[in-house]
Amino acid sequence: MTRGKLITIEGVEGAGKTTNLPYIQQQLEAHKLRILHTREPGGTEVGEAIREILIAPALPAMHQDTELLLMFAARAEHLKKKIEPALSSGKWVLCDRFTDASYAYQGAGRGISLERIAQLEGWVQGALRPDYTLLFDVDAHTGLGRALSRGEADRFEQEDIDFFNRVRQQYLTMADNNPQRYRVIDASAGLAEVQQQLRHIIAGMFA
Ligand code: Z5A
Repeated sequence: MTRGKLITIEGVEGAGKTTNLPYIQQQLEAHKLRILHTREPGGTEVGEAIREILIAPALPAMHQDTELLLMFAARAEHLKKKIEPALSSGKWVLCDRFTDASYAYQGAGRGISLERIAQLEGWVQGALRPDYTLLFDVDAHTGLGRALSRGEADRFEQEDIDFFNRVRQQYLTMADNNPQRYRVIDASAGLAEVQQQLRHIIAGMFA
């Protein structure tokens, strides 16, 4: 059995990740692939319970180390129970956010050292890294405006614009540093144009 590939979807809030996930899945399925579509934080029963704690706007602010460790606790469960078995069975895994979100939000956003995050990444993931990362890039002001137009802000969406500017910059730095893995989408464009970019990128994976 050929092992599947891990594709992660990243970007600031409101960039269009969740909106476009079904489209990305459909494009991959056209290549006769079996897809597992999942998300972080979450993806398992325990992970979804941790997610509730992480995003609940009503909870008092938690220490940044607590937040980082909860992200990796949910990720450990997700990898062991869902992602690894799927990849081993030949499925391709499409994951709405993964460890690069920890570098962007807990690292650049909250100020935790990237070296410390790398230690947790090594512990929880071993050598596993995404095969491809699709970065939906939009300026933080536009993305946040889209996300907030949906209703109540979650705990992250209550952060100020500088926080999201740092998050975006960290994603762009990771894309620059990992050009073989990253594909950057101009997510400020309208939906039809975003999907045209996605078609082109996905076709390129099989060229
Ligand atoms: N987090 C973290 O800190 N560390 C970690 O390690 C991980 C996560 C894994 C929860 O994620 C939070 O967890 C997240 C980071 C943190 N921060 N927050 N908030 P989440 O999955 O719930 O949040 P999100 O990924 O940011 O979801 P989102 O706000 O829904 O963003 P999105 O999925 O990219 O956006 P969307 O739902 O597809 O679109 C938002 C709106 O814009 C919607 O009304 C669309 O119709 C509209 N839209 C989408 N595309 C377009 C275009 N092209 N034009 C116009 N309007 C559009």
